[in-house]
Amino acid sequence: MKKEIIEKSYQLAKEQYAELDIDTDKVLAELDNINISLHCWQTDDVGGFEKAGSVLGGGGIQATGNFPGKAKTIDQMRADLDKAMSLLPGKQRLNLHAIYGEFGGKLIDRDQIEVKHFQGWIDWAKARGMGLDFNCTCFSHPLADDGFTLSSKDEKIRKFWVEHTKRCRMIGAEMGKQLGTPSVHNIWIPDGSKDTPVDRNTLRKQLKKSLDEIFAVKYPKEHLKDSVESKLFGIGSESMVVGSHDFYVGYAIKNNTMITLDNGHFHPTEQVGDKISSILNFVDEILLHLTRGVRWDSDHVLTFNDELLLIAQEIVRCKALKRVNIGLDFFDASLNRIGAYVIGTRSAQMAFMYALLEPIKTLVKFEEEGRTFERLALLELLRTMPFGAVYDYYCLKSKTPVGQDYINEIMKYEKEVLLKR
Ligand code: RNT
Ligand code: ZN
Repeated sequence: MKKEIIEKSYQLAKEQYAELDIDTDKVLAELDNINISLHCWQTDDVGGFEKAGSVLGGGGIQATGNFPGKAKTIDQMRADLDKAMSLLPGKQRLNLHAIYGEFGGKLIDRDQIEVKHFQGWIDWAKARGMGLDFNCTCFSHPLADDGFTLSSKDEKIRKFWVEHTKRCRMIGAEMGKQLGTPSVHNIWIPDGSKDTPVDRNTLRKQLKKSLDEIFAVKYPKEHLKDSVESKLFGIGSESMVVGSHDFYVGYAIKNNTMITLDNGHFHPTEQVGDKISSILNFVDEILLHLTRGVRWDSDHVLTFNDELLLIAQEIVRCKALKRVNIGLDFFDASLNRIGAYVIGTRSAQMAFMYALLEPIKTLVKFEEEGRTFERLALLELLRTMPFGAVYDYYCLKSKTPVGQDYINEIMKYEKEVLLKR
């Protein structure tokens, strides 16, 4: 796109938003503080580097498709992430899973991982001025095969996962310490059952016990922030998930951890956007896993849809941007994986920008005065305001490709790098 056109369009957009008392320059400055955490697992379909050719196994999360060019080594993964970030305005973080360490070709079991396996990533992130987030990996492992990890009734299995998760928090805290920005550590476990269980109670008690053991080790808030992620159901855990929403909301409030809201993890008519103002009354911070569920927790590439918009609007309307950690969580192997990152991250940025461009004061005034027609009319009019021109200008300002120019960049990378792998 031509620079003059982008600038001219921005000027016009700026004037139109000014009529609503919105300062677009200010909004773009605020957008710069919204750092989205890129989930490393979109580069390789949640395979990891424990052994050559690792694939996502078990746990009820699925990546489907066989688009060529998936990252098979850490170097390829880093190149893909650099490429994706070069096409994204603003600043990003990186979200790693424990299976993505540099294990030097040896099989290091999950209860043996150490900081040294992630030092390469810390250095990589440091060189880019980025923060790192971290996750224990309680799936794709023989000791997760019978469906229970931290909630297992088998003490050997439960202890193994407690040890793994403790180590992951320790590694996360070290990442936060070295990088000068707290690392968010997220716990998600696949535990649940396909058929109706009779003893849900013991499983949930086991999970609580494991979490208590794990969180007994304290780290400074400036190094580590803990979060727990619930789910409604998964493939293989259709009838009951041990770590349900009720379970973790209770746990998080009582123990002052964060709660992870993955918008693929609720009944399709439930809106995560609606949960934000409730949960923020009781916990200090939350973690988002932004995704696009299609019928189920399908982890499709995030797009600029109403569900995402409501999440962003509610956060902005609650003035809670500083209390929300934003992560992405989708994995689609059926299309260009770097393209998937860029589409998803840009939609998330656009949703927050859209929310920041809302004349909230006017809307609230209408609401308080019972002027519901005017509220609805203004909300509808906002949908066709030139927010695209504001985002284009943001890309230009950040020296990243504007509009469809990024598509060409991705296609070039596909031809020159991905198809040659
Ligand atoms: C699974 C959870 C979890 C994972 C990642 C890979 O349903 O959403 O967050 O997707 O940890
Ligand atoms: Zn998730």
